[in-house]
Amino acid sequence: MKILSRGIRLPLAALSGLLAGFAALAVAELVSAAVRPESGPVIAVGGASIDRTPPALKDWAIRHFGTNDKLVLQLGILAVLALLALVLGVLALRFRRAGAAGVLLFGVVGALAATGRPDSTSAADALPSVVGAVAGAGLLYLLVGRLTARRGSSTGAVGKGVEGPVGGEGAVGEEDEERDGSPGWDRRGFVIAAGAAAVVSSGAGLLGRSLNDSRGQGAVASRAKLTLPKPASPARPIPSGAILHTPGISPFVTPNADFYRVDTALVIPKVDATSWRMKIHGKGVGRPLTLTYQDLLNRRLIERDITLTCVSNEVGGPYVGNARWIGVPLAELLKEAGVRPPSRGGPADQLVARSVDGMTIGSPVEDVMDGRDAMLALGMNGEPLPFVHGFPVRMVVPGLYGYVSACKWLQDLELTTFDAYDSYWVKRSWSRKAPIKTESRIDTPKPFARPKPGTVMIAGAAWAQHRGIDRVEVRVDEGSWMPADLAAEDSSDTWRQWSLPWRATSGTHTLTVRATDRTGQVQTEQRTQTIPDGASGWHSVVVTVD
Ligand SMILES: Nc1nc2c(c(=O)[nH]1)N[C@H]1C(S)=C(S)[C@@H](COP(=O)(O)O)O[C@H]1N2
Ligand SMILES: [Mo]
Repeated sequence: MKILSRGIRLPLAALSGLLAGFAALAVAELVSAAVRPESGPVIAVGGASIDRTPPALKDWAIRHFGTNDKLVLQLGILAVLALLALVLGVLALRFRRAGAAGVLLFGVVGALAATGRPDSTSAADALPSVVGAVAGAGLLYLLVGRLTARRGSSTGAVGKGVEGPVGGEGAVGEEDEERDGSPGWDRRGFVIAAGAAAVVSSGAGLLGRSLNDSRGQGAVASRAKLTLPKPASPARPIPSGAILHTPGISPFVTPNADFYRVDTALVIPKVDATSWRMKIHGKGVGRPLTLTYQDLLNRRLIERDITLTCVSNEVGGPYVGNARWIGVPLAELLKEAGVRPPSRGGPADQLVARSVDGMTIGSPVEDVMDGRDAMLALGMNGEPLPFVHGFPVRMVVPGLYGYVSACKWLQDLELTTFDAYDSYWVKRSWSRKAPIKTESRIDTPKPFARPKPGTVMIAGAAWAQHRGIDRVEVRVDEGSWMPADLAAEDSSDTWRQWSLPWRATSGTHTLTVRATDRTGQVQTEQRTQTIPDGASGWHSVVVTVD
C-alpha cells in the first residue's frame, strides 16, 4: 500500500502537469476567441519563432517540410509544452508554488510573443496567454494539493499541501501512512478535481475553437457570393503549342489546389470582402485613396497569365507556379493617387504593401509603373482568390520574386523609399530588390529514375519572367549542349515548357538543363544559395538506364 501510494503519486503529479497545460491552452483558446484567433499562445509563439528564424533555418524548414513546415512547427511547440508540463507537474509535487509559478512563466512567454508579433496592435493580445496560464497554474496547485493532502482531511484542504522544500510531502504522507496505514493523499478529491478539470477544459477549448472558426464565416460567405465580372482586357487564349503533354511534365497552368504556398501565417487570414478597405498613401501621394472591394470590381479589370516564383525555390525546386490572374492594373491606381515613378521625378522609390497579418513587402515603384502588368489581383484561375492565396486582394508583379511583390491579404499600400524602410524579409537579411533569375527545371525523368534504353522524353519548364525564354538546351553527361524543343510562348511573364527526345543508352547518366532569356543572358552555371536574392545554377538529374 505504501509502495503503491508513493509510486503512483509521481505519475499523477506528471498527469496534473499535463492537465494544467491542457487547461491553460484550452482557456487561452476560449479567450483568444474574444480577442483574435491569432493571439492564442501556440500561434503566437509559433509566429514569434517564425519571425526570429534565421533565414538559413527557414529555408531548411521549407525544403524539408514544404508547406507542412507550419504544422511541424506547431506540433513541435505542443510536444515541448507537453514535456515541460510533465516536468512542472513533478516539480510541483515537491515545490508546489514553484510548479504553479512555472506555468505562469509560460503565460508570460506567450503574452510577450503575442504582443510582439508584427500584426499585434493591442495589449489585449496578451490576454489569452495570461488568463490561460492563471487557470493552468491554479489547477496545478489544486491538483497537487490533493496528492499531498492527508487522508481524512476535509476537501477544504486545497491549500494544505506542504509548501517549499521542507522535508518533502512524501515524508508527511509516510508518517500518515505509518499512523493509519492508508495512502497519504486524497484520492477521491484528486480524481474528482482532475476529471472536472479535463471536462471543463475540453468544453472551453472546443467552444473557443468553434468560436474562432465561426469568425471566418462572414469572409467565407462573402467569397461564396462573389462572381468576378468579365475582365475588360481578357487574357489571350493560351496558344495551343504552349502546352506540352509529355507524361511527367508539370502542367502549364498550375491548378489552385496544387499551387505552391509560402507565407508566415499560422492562421490563414479570413477577410470579409464586403468590409475590406485599402488605403494608398505616403510620400508623394497627392490624392490618397481609400478603396473598397466594390471599388475594385467597378474598375477596368485585366486578366493575365503570370508565373509566380518564390526566392526560397532551390534549383530544380517546386516553389514556382503559373496561374491566370484577374485584377486591377496597379499603375493606374497609383497614377490616380498622384504617384510618379522616380524616373519621372517621384520622391518615393519603394511601394510597401502591408497585409492584415502584418507582413510587409516592398517593391520598386519604378518596376510597378513601367508598363508591366502589375496588379491588385482578385481572381486566380477562374475563381476569386482562394483564402490561402490572399483573398480578397493580393499583389502580383511579373518578374519579381514573391517576397518583394506578391503580398497576400493586402490591407495597405504606402509609398516610401528604400532608404527609409526595410520590409519584413529585408530585415531578415534578404535583398531589397529581387528580380527573378533565369532558371530551368527538368520535370521528367525524375531523379534516380530507371528508364529503359531507347527514346526517353526529357521535359520541363524554364522561366525568366518579364524577359521571356529564348532557348533551352540539354546536355547528357559532359556531352555537347543540344537545343530542346521549346513550346510556344504564352507571354514573356509565363514560364515556357520544353522537351527533348533522348536516345538513352545503358548506364548512369547526368541530364542537365540550361535556359537563355530574351536578353541573351545564358542561365549561369554558378551555384548560389537562395539567400539573399534567389538560387542560381543548372538543374541536373541522374538516371540509370537499364
Ligand atoms: N501576407 C503575406 N503575403 C505573402 C507572403 C507572406 O508570408 N505573407 N509570402 C510571400 C512569398 S515569400 C511568396 S513566394 C508568395 C507566395 O504566394 P502563394 O503562397 O500564393 O504561392 O506570397 C508572398 N506574399
Ligand atoms: Mo517567397
